[in-house]
Amino acid sequence: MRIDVVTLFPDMIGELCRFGIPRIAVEKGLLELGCWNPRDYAANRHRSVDDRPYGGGPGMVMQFQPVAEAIRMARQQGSGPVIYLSPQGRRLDQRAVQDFAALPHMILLAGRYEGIDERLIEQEVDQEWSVGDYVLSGGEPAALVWIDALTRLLPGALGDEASAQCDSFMNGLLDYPHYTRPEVIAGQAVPKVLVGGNHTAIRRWRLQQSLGRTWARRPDLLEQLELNDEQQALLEDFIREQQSKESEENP
Ligand code: 9D3
Repeated sequence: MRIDVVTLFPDMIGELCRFGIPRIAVEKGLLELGCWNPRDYAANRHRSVDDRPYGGGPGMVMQFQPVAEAIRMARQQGSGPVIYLSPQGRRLDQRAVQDFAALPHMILLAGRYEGIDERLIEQEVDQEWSVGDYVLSGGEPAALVWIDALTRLLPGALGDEASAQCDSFMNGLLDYPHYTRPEVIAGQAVPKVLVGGNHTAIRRWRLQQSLGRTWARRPDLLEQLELNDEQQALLEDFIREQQSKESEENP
């Protein structure tokens, strides 16, 4: 896969690729990353890339021409869509990540200031995507989220394909709790089932924990799922146990 990022801060993007899975993906040649800085294509004497908004108001707006030139360069690197990262876009989720991870190429457009001249978006942008309902100071952190989430799905990037398969969200559920040595910390023991060696019981316990946590913390995720009989029974069990704990606490 190749990802080209149009950004005023290419160093922010390059830095991600020095660590962890993106680094391995680049080293293995699974991921190629390019950055295109509109400032390098600013035609004016001061190399400025922003200007005041028509109609007035606070902040500045990224100008059409330098961004258009940077996108033109990025387009020569492949044939994928131009994706504008913005708070007005569709919210990224794991389903979308999986779809985009299958593409051979894409161009991520990261904005700064108040945004980019709308005519650039109309002319050059294929899709507009957000990473969540909170305010960032620019598109670069969102581009990093995209690159990280996509890269770990590239075949061969994780080393251990099983761990991508087991991911929380891959099955639409939150993850179960994890434990490692020592077996007891300040009187708190690891759940017995995990040290018993009964792998069927362990699988069922983990599935039940995933279901129970999703029910308690993210009911919105659970609503999107169709549980099978085993899952339904495990969850009902979890809820019953939780309710009996609650009635012990408040007699
Ligand atoms: C204070 C500025 N806001 C006025 C109400 C508008 C605004 C402009 C530019 C808010 C954020 C940004 C910069 N954000 C992004 O470039 C961005 C983003 C985000 O802020 N939230 C979630 N996803 C994304 S993707 C790109």
